[in-house]
Amino acid sequence: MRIVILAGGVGGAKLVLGATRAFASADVTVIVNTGDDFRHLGLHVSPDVDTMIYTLSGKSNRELGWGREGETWQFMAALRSLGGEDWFALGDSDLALHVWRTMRLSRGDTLGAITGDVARAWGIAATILPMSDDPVATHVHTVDGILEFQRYFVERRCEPVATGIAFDGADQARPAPGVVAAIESADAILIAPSNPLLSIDPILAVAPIRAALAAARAPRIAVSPIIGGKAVKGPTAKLLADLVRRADNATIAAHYAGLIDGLLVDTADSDEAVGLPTASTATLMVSDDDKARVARAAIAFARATGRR
Ligand code: FO1
Repeated sequence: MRIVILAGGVGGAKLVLGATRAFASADVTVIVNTGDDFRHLGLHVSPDVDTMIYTLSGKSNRELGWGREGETWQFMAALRSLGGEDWFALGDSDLALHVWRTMRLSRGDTLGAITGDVARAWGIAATILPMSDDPVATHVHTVDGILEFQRYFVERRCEPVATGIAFDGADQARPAPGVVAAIESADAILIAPSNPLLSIDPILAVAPIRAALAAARAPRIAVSPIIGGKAVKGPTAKLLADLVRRADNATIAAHYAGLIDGLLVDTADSDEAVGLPTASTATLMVSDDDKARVARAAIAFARATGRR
């Protein structure tokens, strides 16, 4: 059973972890958003790829939702004492990954190859593919001007009212090696309950990925980020409110129209008509059992669509 999951950071990593618990890890391939990537303090930071790597290798900081567990912050304290920029926190252990990646990129290695090597070094059996080895940068258009994604998300805490989102470079970006082949040969394709506008849309903005998903023979199921008529995560709710005014399953289903065969919704929302087949389970993923259960429910729903 080859499972492909399109995912952003925290919510995506939870579903992927669940899939590796419920099914054979080696059968899981995740295509990760890189629109959040940016250069900070001279380093290439790839937050969603790193959240995936840390989560699947058991190193993630569950409290923060990003970075490593047991992290120390001496680098940040030293940086602050120098008057350096401290709005984006790089932990001491996390720093090693950014330094290593940046060094290898400068030697000509690709993001995909580096990610694969790190995953192997840390015993991750699932395949982690960045959506592209080419640069794609999410920018949020706001009433205060155009902001680089991390400036909008971390420094400004999503406060400026958003008027649009752009994925700079996406029209020239090629899918990373293995991405289209994984979609074409999948037995089931899931879209994680990541932010559709910020985390999944950058992946779909790479035209050959969108085309492969639209043409895929495998059943395609999105797990909704809506629970009880509200977006689970604050930023998703804020952005949906700014840009589409509504945060409900019908909006999510319409957003993915032509790309999915069904929407897995929370049991609290199971009677909402969304214009697509739905199945329901408790979609809030707190424990590892929750994560495996949601992954199992999504795959059972995929099988029930009768495609492939
Ligand atoms: N998120 C924050 O809210 N504050 C931070 O200082 C921060 C640092 C950081 C460092 C490395 C990394 O991989 C992720 C980091 N994140 C931080 C998370 C990240 O900004 C976002 O959660 C994702 O980009 C959204 O998926």
